[in-house]
Amino acid sequence: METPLSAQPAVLVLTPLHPDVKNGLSGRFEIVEAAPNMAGTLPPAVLSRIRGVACAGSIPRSLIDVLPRLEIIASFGVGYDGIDVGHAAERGVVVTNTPDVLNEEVADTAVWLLIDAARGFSKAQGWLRQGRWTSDGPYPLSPCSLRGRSVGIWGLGRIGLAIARRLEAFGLTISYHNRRPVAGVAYRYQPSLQALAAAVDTLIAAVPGGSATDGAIDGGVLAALGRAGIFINVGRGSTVDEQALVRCLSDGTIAAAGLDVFASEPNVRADLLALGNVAVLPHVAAATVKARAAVARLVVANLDEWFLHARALTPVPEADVSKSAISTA
Ligand code: A2R
Repeated sequence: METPLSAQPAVLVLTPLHPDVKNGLSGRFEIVEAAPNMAGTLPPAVLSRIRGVACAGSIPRSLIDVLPRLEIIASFGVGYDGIDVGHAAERGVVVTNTPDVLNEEVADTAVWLLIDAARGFSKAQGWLRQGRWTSDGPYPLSPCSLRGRSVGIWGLGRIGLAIARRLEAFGLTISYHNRRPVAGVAYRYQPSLQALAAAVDTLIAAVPGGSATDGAIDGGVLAALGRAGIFINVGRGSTVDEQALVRCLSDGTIAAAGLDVFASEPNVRADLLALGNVAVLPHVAAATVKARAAVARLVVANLDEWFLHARALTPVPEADVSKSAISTA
């Protein structure tokens, strides 16, 4: 049922955002739409009404400061390194993201990247389409294989666990590094990223961006991974020193890589794209109609829950100001 206009909380939707967010909010919220860099120039009377923001992983810190009644930032997506969550928490603003609903899509993508990096099937497909099977004879043997690989997952969280379950079924051994060991899992814990890389030949990154992980995949980590090494990234591009990665892929320090995320998206280094031993995707790990609709529903559900019951469904730990997260299971 439609809420009377005067009783509707005002929510600022930072554009562009999935249309299901606006559609899902309409009737119960006053919706104000603006681009992130223009929102601060809305009339003061509008800014002072805004109690919630819906955004796609980032919001200018300065915008938080011009919204005196702001209570909640509901972010679309699981990564929230573009939101100053510490600043939001200081202001008493809860920040929510959309965990879980895209785990399986991202894990599927990680497995595809790993298989393609190891076996070069994309290249083989291009070769076949060029008509080279008839002219060149059989396709060359793949120097790499998944068989016998030892996988290290950097970030055994929701997505990391979904990746681990898949690769266990592939018959591969799994280790991991987080800041803390995960209770109740049988995978071997390594106390540092460097130790993890040294212990495995296949490293999969599924950690958040931010200062704690910035550039952590560097020349030393890749050297520890070794000449048979394959590096896969479905977390954030900022976690990788891309110059070091290009060097290590070029000089044989590691064998191959598979990347869905890059340091300066949508710009990807030309020297990285030119390499024959890297599988690349344009940040599409969770980009399905189904997953994006589920993400939009969770953004709307967080705003509904907040304004109906003063609780957030999926607050991020750094800005869980309500301290009353409830399970979505
Ligand atoms: O460190 P812990 O015990 O909080 O474990 C988290 C781990 N992690 C780290 N591990 C090592 N060094 C760090 N500085 C560090 N920071 C976080 O990453 C946890 O096991 C994992 C993240 O898992 P979740 O919070 O469940 O996130 P989810 O949904 O798996 O997504 C991971 C990332 C997103 O933040 C986006 O950047 C990307 O995948 O889509």
